[in-house]
Amino acid sequence: MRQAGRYLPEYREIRKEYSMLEAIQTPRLAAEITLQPIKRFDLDAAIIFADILNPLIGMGIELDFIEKEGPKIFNPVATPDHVSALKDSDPKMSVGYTLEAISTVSKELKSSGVPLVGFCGAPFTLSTYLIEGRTAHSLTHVKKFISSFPDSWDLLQKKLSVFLVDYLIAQVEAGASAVQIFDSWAGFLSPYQYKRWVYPYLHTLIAEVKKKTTVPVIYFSTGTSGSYDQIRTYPIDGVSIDWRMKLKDSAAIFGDMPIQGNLDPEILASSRESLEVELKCVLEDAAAVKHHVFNLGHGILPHTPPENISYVIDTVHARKP
Ligand code: 1CP
Repeated sequence: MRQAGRYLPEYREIRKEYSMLEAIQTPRLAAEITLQPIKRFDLDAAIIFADILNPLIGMGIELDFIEKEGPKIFNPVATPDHVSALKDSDPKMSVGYTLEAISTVSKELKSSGVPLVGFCGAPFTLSTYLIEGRTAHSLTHVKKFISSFPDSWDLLQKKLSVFLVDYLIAQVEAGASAVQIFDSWAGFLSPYQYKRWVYPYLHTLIAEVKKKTTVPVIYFSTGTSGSYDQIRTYPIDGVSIDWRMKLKDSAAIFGDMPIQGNLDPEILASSRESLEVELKCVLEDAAAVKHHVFNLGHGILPHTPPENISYVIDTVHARKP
């Protein structure tokens, strides 16, 4: 997650010259940024450089990534009319640049055997940006919108899902070896809300993707351990979890499903001593997971020292069965 991110000097060098959107929308740059961490570290997978939000531009949303502030939407969704006005979007037209970058990177990675992961935002998490207009610190507007306009919420989830199914399939056709769906802010919901407002749409979306491709589909969310009993019933091939629950306790819920996680990114960015202690705990708990993919519990932080990343990769690889 955000492997290429802001912690790499070579990434920051490119960003001095190009805005976030320019970098995403220029296939040559997106391909180069995707490969930066692969060239520097002994990583086992790459993730395409893009964002969960730029695909919304094709639906008529105006947005930008503001320095030190994050994503901002200039025409947020506030009324049922705004939902009706969202345009149908063909990913080959609206995000052709990402598909081209995927095609370039997957060809470059082929000889090394390193897989390329494609991704999208989940309908719920995308809706938090659409309605709140930025990264949500609470879901005041979202919950009010759903309560006031339940039919429009239904329409919004369906419109997003139709696009996202096409987008994920187009990424696989372009060369992605797996796809991950990011539901970063689903943890703001109670398990009851999750069941009504997230689950039915996401279940349909994943089932549609699975009908059309054989590549692994992974679901990521944070703060959702109260809804793991629901999440385990999605037709997914793997689940990516945050650091709030031990891997072995998660395995008790997810059974044989492959689990990806779950080092706290804040610890990755902290002192070597506390990193050593926590990594040992995570790896010990990983022994209880039948198929474990080591990862962070959330995106990498800009203040992460690259040498901590090398230390973690070497330690994890040394434990490989
Ligand atoms: O390594 C990569 O570059 C992979 C591409 C990638 C991915 C998978 C980026 C580039 N963003 C994402 C996913 C993403 N974007 C998520 C889901 C995963 C997560 O929760 O971290 C979310 C919620 C976003 C929205 C977003 N984009 C935010 C706000 C969320 C937050 O936690 O701050 C921000 C700050 C961005 C900008 C962004 N996206 C990606 C990068 C490298 C950056 C930083 C841009 C920069 O400052 O240069």
